[in-house]
Amino acid sequence: MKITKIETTPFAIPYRKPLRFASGEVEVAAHVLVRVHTDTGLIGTAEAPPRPFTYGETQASVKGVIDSIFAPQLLGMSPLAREAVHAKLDRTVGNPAAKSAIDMALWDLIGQSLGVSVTELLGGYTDRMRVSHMVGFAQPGEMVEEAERVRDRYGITTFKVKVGRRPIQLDVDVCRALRAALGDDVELYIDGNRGWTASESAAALRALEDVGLLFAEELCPADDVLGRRWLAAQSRIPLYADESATKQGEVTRELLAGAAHGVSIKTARTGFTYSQRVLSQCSGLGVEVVIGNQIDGQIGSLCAAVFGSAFELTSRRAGELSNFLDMTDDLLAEPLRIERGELRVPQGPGLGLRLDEDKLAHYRQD
Ligand code: MUC
Ligand code: MG
Repeated sequence: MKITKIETTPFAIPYRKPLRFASGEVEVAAHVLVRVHTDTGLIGTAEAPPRPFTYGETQASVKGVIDSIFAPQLLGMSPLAREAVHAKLDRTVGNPAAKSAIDMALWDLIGQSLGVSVTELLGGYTDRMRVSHMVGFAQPGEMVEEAERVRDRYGITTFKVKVGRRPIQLDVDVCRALRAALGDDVELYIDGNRGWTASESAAALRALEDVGLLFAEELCPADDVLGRRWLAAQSRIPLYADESATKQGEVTRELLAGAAHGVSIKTARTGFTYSQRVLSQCSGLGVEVVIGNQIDGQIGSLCAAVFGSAFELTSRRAGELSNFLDMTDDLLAEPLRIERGELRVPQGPGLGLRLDEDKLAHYRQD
């Protein structure tokens, strides 16, 4: 099997309501569909969600770097030669969503060619993931209403609360209101997207100590090196690295610095190949992980679920798999479903996804 073409299709699907957080907001899913064609007729598919405020990638840059730099280097290669493919991709720094979409499309091809699911190829631990829902910035009452609606409609009982606003009391009040409204049975954790200083983070964590948070993600910037260590040393709530740990070297730095106690793994930025390596790093060190989400559409969320359900460590905790619920539409012929708080993972072959070509024709931007 040889790669004959890599097709990049920009598409845009609006959100019903924007997701707002400390480092930005997303109103439209302006993503890139990546399809790797082969001489066997099989096509591997994945989705790249560019997040300009986090990684500097845009829809145009993802398409541009794949079309002009990556695709010409990969033509003629076998999809099985992932190590050789990554050696080529890694000559270029950055561009995590573009590289990851290619990686996941290759795994889709390998699964299809063997007639097995990618989740079995990766580890085959289970066929479902518990789902965690992200609640973006709004007034406290609206954030509580959203969490209640999602709990009642989808059975979701784990919520990630976006924080990082000033004054910190605003977010402290939101977390208290959510705990009061939802009760002690739901799981809550927070994500600051680098919005606070280390001392603001420490004050917020102290104020939230009795709210019963699972963990707190990326409260302050990775470059606040000593501030983060100071924070991690005193926090009674585990701190998780997200934007500060986007690849293996960064994971090592954050963990060895004592600046983080856990790591968010996002297939949108480390694909399957490097997500597996980050996971091995964490499990070898006895570090907890969470399956994160880069505000993926259904294809990206399916990839996150395929990875998360493949391993015991990643499926212990609810994964962030529900951002697509706020999109007005999507590209899958058989949409993902969340029921009783769980997402069942399609069982292949490959990623087990089928595109709705009419929808793609409608939403494509080229
Ligand atoms: C998250 O966990 O931070 C927001 C920005 C981004 O890159 O991902 C999301 C969710
Ligand atoms: Mg995060």
